[in-house]
Amino acid sequence: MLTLALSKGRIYKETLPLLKAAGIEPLDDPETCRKLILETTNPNVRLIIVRASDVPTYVEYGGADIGVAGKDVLLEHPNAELYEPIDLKIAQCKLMTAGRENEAEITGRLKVATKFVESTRRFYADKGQQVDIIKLYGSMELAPLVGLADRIVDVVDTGNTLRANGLIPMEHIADISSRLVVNKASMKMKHAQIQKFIEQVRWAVEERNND
Ligand code: PRT
Ligand code: MG
Repeated sequence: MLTLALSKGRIYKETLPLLKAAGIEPLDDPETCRKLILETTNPNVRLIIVRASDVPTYVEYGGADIGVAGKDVLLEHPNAELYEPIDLKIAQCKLMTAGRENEAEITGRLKVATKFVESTRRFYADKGQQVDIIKLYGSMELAPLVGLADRIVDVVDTGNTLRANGLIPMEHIADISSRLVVNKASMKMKHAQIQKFIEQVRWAVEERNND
């Protein structure tokens, strides 16, 4: 049995066509049914539905053999023992700093609110800038508006969410896309099955990129 870990929402939607190319179609829709384990048209493959930020943990510790995770999430797990064989080029966005459009002069140490603590720490450390990082779990855009922080670090796609809250993107930290990740022990123990899956997905990604 091969277990694949996916998160609901954009990753699930954009991964489905790639799974289909590998002959795998879920028998239920996780957006409407409440099951967390989904059987597929391949009796040897099941999907588990987990939080996007939990995918590396499930795969690293063998709760799943394979997963799909955003690079933003993977960057927060710098020491995870995982293979990352394919850039699926889905759920693409940019990790950026942002701040108020009309921000007052910042005196003292910069306060940065984010759920991406590791990437934020590394970004400012590379610039040699000392900052105070405030860990949040969501709605980062709010932090500069209520004086919790001067800046935020978040993923940006269209920029509409920033704009709607009077914020502007400032510095580019990283280009983000989702990656296939594989448990290291599974790669050895289920080598033939996983290698075949990787090749099918790699082919589907290339086909899609050629269109
Ligand atoms: O929701 P949950 O807390 O469980 O996790 P999550 O929000 O990380 O999951 P999900 O499904 O929203 O995102 C999964 C992955 O998609 C992320 O890890 C990113 O790699 C990728 N991705 C691509 C994005 C976006 N685009 C994106 N726009 N993830 C989040 N957003 C959010 C962003 O945080 C902001 O709130 O959308 C808003 C910005 O979008 P624009 O278009 O207004 O700029
Ligand atoms: Mg979300």
